[in-house]
Amino acid sequence: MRTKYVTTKLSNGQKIYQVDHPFCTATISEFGGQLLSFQDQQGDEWLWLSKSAIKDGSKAIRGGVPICWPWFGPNVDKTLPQHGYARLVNWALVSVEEDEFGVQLTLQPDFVNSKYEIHNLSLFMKIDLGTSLSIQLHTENISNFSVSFSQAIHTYLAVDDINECSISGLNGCVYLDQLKNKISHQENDLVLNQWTDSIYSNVQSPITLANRGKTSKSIDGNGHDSVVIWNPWQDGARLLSDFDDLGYQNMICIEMANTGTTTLAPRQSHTLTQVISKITS
Ligand code: TA6
Repeated sequence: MRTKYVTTKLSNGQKIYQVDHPFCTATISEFGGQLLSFQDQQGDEWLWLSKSAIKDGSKAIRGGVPICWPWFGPNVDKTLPQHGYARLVNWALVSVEEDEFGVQLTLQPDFVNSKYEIHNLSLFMKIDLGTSLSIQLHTENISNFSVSFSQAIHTYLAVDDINECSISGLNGCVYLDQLKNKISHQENDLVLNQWTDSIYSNVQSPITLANRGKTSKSIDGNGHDSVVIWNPWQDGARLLSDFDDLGYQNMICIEMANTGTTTLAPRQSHTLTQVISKITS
């Protein structure tokens, strides 16, 4: 598909959807329907991509915005992939809407031509790119019985230096520290200084990510039951072959998610939204 602002090209045998708009440039891989890069009008890259990322379709690409669906985290059936199938299949670019303010791409995963069978849920994603970055996951129950699922918009945000970052907007929220399997309350702004893997509940307000050299970002959501914050630090990164050892210094995952169980009645649908925008003081 080719439009005024969107072209499709091949890179290492993989299809890439390229967006070149006056307000932003972006690349989306067909594999995983994964936003890999988003640069604003000033050329500032908002997303982090591992230098060791594997992009041959053999595993999820480490970085950008992988989509975790129809489950978040490990599955009770350990033979099934962590974070579900959506990031492991090709996504078709279904439509493009564009104007002087931005581009909206609609993508749909192709489970039929994959080894993953999904019969009871359908999924499509809308990515809006302009002066801000918005991703919407639309899930519908296409079966005649109730279906439960979980999901996350697993966004790897780029930072200048993780040691110069702070996150506000989580104050007072309850969170599960997944590493210690412990429930705590967030007091004050969150400053990361170690391997962090936390699931925050009842996050009502937009989150602000402040980091030294870059302008602060606002991360807002809708339809989420939790916000996941992850940075593997050096210890965790060393355990991941596709995560470059020092990459933890320049990234933080802030994910709008439904980590609890979302249950849909027949024909019911649910939308999970994440919006990232620059805070211009
Ligand atoms: O989003 C946090 C998390 O669930 C962590 O527990 C860690 O596993 C991370 O996702 C990355 O998962 P992946 O399967 O992409 O290595």
